[in-house]
Amino acid sequence: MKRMLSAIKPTGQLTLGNYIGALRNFVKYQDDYEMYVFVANLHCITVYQDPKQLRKNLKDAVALYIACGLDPEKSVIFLQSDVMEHAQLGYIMACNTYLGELNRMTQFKDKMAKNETGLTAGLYTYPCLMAADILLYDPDYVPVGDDQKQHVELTRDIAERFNNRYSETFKVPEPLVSKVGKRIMSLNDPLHKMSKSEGNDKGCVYLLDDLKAVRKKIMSAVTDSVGIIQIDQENQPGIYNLLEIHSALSGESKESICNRYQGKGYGELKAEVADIVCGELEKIQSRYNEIISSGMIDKILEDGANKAHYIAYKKLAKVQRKIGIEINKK
Ligand code: AQP
Repeated sequence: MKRMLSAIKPTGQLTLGNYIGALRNFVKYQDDYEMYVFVANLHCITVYQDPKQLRKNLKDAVALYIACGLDPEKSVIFLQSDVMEHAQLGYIMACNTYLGELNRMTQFKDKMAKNETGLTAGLYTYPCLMAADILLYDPDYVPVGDDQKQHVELTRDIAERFNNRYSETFKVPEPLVSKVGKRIMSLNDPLHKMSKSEGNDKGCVYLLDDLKAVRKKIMSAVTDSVGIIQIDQENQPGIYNLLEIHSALSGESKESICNRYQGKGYGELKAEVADIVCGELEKIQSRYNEIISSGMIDKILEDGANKAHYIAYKKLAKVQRKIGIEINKK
């Protein structure tokens, strides 16, 4: 069975973007692949997090993984920092990554361009830790949203470089970006990605949002003055985003939705999207409540960390042997 690995970093509450672009796909894949999904808590702290809030976000993320359909019997679910090999291999990966490569990473460049202050060294070297996260487990595929593809490509470059320098060690993974929902945009700023930590609550639907608030956000989504429901991402990004969300969740193609909406107004489309999103969130939230009150999370994470550690430990030992940092081992 081929292996897949992915993660989400709960720098805030998980969003509809995380669900459509990532989580929902993990759930589909878990029947056909050996699936490893972790909560990337080390990546969270590349930006300051209030410790109490972070603890809550991490627990909520695990509960939401399961509420969205990840099954701990089928997928290995764990917390990144519970498997210490991630940080250790991350350092070794940083020693095999060039500054020029990190300087080219769009996510970091965007933050630099916005003149954000207090950018940390951890944020800069985050792609090295991400390479370690992936390469420890030799996955065949890494399902990601559009924005993370560049990091998986860097991971491939680092893996190939390492294999060439020290002999075959890592499987070179493929990024897997789904066609629909690869980039859900903000509802009130459809030229920017829906992001959990941008502080733009009106544009972002959180999976644990009150459903009335979700409906209000969708009904207030920014559109345009064209007045026709059609597929035109460039001139009607807001409508395109609503069609994308609808299509990703309902399975109906954007073309078919547009055909049904000939001669109808934006308000009707928004109301239908709101119904679909709220229907999906209602199911997730009810399962989330059951999971939180069941107390099952600790056991799931313990089992997951044990399974992940078994693989990560062997891989790190192999890497350390190959690069020559251990004495008396060949
Ligand atoms: N808006 C989105 N549309 C489609 N996919 C998305 N993903 C995130 N937002 C969208 C995908 O979810 C996975 C986990 O992402 P992440 O939360 O670990 O990191 P991120 O992409 O940096 O998400 P945010 O919300 O924008 O985080 P912050 O605000 O902290 O930087 C990835 O596969 C991602 O592509």
